[in-house]
Amino acid sequence: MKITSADVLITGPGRNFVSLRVETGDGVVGWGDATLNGRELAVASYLRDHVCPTLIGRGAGPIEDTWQYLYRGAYWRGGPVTMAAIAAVDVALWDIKAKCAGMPLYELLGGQSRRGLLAYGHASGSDVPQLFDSIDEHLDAGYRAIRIQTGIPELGQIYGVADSGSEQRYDYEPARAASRPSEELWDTRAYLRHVPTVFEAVRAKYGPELPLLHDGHHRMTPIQAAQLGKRLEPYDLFWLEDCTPAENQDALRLVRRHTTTPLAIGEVFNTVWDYRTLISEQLIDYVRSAVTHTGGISGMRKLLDFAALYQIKSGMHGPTDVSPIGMAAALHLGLAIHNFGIQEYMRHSTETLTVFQTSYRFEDGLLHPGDRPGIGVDVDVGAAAAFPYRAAYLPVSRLALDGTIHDW
Ligand code: EZ4
Ligand code: CO
Repeated sequence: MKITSADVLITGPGRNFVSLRVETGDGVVGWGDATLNGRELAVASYLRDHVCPTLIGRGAGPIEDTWQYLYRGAYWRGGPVTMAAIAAVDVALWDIKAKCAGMPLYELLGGQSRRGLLAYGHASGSDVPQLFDSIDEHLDAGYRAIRIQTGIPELGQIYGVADSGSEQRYDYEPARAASRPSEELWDTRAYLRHVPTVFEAVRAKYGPELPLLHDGHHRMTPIQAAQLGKRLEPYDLFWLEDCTPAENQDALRLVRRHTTTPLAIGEVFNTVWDYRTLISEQLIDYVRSAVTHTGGISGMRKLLDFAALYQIKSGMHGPTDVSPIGMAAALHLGLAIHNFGIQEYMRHSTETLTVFQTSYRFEDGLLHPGDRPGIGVDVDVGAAAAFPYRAAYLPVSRLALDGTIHDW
């Protein structure tokens, strides 16, 4: 069964997505997600100009072989653009294989290891009362685990906190339509003073059971991260995420030496190689990579199997910039593996779900990929055409209160 077409779809139903459509000679269609927030067109070009032409005439069956061909064949290994492009091909081929088998993808990955996937949602507020409202909304929606982020009294709007008072906000989507990234105020000392008081208030109101998570968005130095982890120990976090910039893996040794707060890292990583030190030295507890940014199901499975040797679990990335195709792929993999930890989940907007029609479901706090053959996402290409791409960028939090540049 040979690949006869491979086409890139760029659409912006509420936010930008890049998808790959692969079709075989007998008319089986597979979809993959290639969305890289703020760098969408770079991946689209990588696919269109360099990858799609090489797929035509290749067999759709040998997925691992195609993965290796694209990974090695580029000569330039790894990196977010390359690995997002490879992920799109990989997921589209798994979609095709599962459709041909007449099975949901998780069956081909070994079958289900659990009834559903524990999901966490994103509660945020500019202050603690608003955060409580957001936590209540999430509990009412059935979430059994919640990430909490708040504003900081000294600062205005900050990264990771939804715009307050806007009913229209795309549930925690930090990228904003603009020709360049905006620059926001940041002050790590104010943050470090404030966060423990938020956790104290949340534990006092909601009790000890509710799993709570927090994302530091790479903003601390190693010693600051160690301080925060230590100060948060009384509040029993499920995880503290991205406490330091991930590229300095040695930093995590220092953090680990000082705190038992569980650590999650990796949303900016792309391959199992990026995790070599972190996993083999047991410096983290959860792997945050997205199927979309890590070479697809094939790349992510290599990584999670390696993590399993060290009792490190999955915490696959699932913000709204992972498209419904990428989310579906993560759910099939998460259902099948044995070292599943938790799945990040935010509902996509109604516009997004009009273009990407999904079979996955969220019930009673658990996600399930559904039982349609393949990954279970249909794309309405006609509907997609009504939503053109508009440049949008993530903000940079780097201005200090005194007007200088805060370097983190
Ligand atoms: O900021 O997906 O844990 N989740 C996150 C995300 C990222 C965005 C970047 O594209 O940190 O919200
Ligand atoms: Co994060």
